[in-house]
Amino acid sequence: MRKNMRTDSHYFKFFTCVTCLIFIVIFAVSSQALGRRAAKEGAKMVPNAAANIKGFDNENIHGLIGFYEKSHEHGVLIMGELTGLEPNEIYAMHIHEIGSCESPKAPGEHFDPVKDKAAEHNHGHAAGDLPNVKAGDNGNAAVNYTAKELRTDDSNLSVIDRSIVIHKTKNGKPTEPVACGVIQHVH
Ligand SMILES: [Cu+2]
Repeated sequence: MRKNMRTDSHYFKFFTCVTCLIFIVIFAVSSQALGRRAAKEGAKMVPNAAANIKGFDNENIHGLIGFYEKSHEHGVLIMGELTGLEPNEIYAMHIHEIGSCESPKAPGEHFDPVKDKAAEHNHGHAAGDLPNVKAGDNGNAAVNYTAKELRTDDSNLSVIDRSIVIHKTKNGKPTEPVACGVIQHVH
């Protein structure tokens, strides 16, 4: 009896170890894939800035979004993943002016550093208006967009110390904000 128990515990340790290894391999492969994707997009592998996304009320919503400055001509690649969303729902995403996610109103207005230019060239869209994303069956959504008019430098186009806000949508238009992350410089 005692001998069996010991054997069981050895098996348990063995399986825990194997599970650990599998997770380590998956993590290594997926972070490499992210890096390769960033490299393919012409960006550095380490983001210039990042936002840790959390739901305002819904704690299931999480995400990590990286901001990779490509060059002054090409803007910022915004890339990452959101999880815990409602399956197959469409979400809107914007950069908001204020770097605070204390409450749904804390981030303030949409970041709009080039108002006149935006009205002229971009049909009135603010530079901080990002394309909608759609959650898959598993509630995950990939973010991968290059914002030509944004930067991660110290200019007035910079997204540093601003916030990225995820909204629910109705007929493609943004409604209530559900999640938010402050965009911070990666040192
Ligand atoms: Cu918004």
